[in-house]
Amino acid sequence: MPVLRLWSSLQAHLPITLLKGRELANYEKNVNRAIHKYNAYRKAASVIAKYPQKIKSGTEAKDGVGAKIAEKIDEYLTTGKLRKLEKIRSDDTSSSINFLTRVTGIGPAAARKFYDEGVKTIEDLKKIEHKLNHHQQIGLKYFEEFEKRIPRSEMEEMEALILQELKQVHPDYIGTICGSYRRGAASSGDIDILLTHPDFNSQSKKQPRLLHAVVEHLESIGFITDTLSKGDTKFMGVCQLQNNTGNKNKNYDHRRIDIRLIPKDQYYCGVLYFTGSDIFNKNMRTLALEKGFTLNEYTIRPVGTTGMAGEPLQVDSEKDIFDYIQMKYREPKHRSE
Ligand code: DCP
Ligand code: MG
Repeated sequence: MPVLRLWSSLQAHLPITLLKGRELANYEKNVNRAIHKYNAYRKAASVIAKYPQKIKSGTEAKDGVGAKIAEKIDEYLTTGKLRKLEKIRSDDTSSSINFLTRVTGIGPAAARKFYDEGVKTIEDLKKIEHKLNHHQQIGLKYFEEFEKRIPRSEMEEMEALILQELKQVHPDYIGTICGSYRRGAASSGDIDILLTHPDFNSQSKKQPRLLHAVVEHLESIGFITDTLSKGDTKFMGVCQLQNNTGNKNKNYDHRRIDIRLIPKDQYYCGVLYFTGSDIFNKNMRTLALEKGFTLNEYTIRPVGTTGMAGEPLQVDSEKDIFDYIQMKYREPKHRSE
C-alpha cells in the first residue's frame, strides 16, 4: 500500500492504533525490558497522532516510525489484527508480568521475580504481603484507587488546598502543580508538585527542612496519608481530600502525590521538564542540541565546539528557555508532543 494512502486510512483507526501502540510499548518496557523498542513505539504513536497537520509526505511519515513499525501498521490495516499483540495477550508470562507492574513499587525486574515465584495476581500478592517492601505494600493497599484517573475538578480542589497551605507554612514558598494537569488534561494520573523558596539556590547548602516542613504540615491536616519515600529533595506519597461538605455520598479516593524541592535558579527548567509531556521534552531537547545547547530538568547550558557543556545559563521563566534555543513559546496546553 502506498505510504500516503496508508496514513490516510490510519486516520480512521487512530484511537485504536494508538492504544495498540501503547500496549506494545508497555510490553517492550515491562516484559522485554527493551527500552529502545519502547521509545520507538512511543515516538511512532506521537508521529501518527500529529498527522496530517505535520506530515506532508510519505517520506516524512517513514522517518518518524521506522521500517519495522511501518510493517506492523501495514499488517493491521490489511488484516485487521496484529499477530504479535495477539501472541502477547494470550501469553501467560507477558500478561502476568505486565499486570504486576501496574502496582506502584513493582518494576519490571520485581515483576519477573514474583512471576518466577508463582505470584501472578493481586490475590497472590496479598498472600505474600510480608515479602513486599513498604512502597509495594502501599501500592497493593491502594491498587484499585491508584488505577483511577483524577478528574480535573478534583485536581483543581487539590491545587487550591496545596497552594493555600503552602503559604501557611511560609508566605515566600512558590509552588506549581505540573504534569498533565498543567497541560490542561481533563484527568490526571497523579499530582506532581514543584516547590521552591527564594532562600534556596543551587550554590547554597541543602535545605531538606524546606521540603519536610511542607510534608509535615500536609500530614498534620490529614491531606497526606502515606509515605512511599522521603529524601532531601523528593517526597513520594499518598494524599486524599477530606469530605467537608456534609454530603455522605461524596468520598474522595487516595491519590499518588510527588513533591519536589528545587533550587530557585533551576526552578523553571524543572517546571518545564515536569510539565512534559515526556515526548515534548524529548523533541525540545533534540532541538536544543541542534541549536548548540544541552537541556535537562536542572539547567540549560551551551555546548562548545569541543562538545563540552559550559556554565548554566540564567533562567527566570520558562520562556527564557524557549528564547535561548530560538523556539517559539508554547503554552503548556500545546505541549503534548
Ligand atoms: N517526565 C519525562 N520523562 C519521563 C517521566 C516524566 O519527561 N520518563 C516528565 C514529563 C511528564 C512529567 O515528568 O509530563 C510528569 O510525569 P507523569 O508520569 O506524572 O506524566 P503526566 O503528568 O504527563 O501524566 P499523568 O496524567 O499520567 O500523570
Ligand atoms: Mg502526572
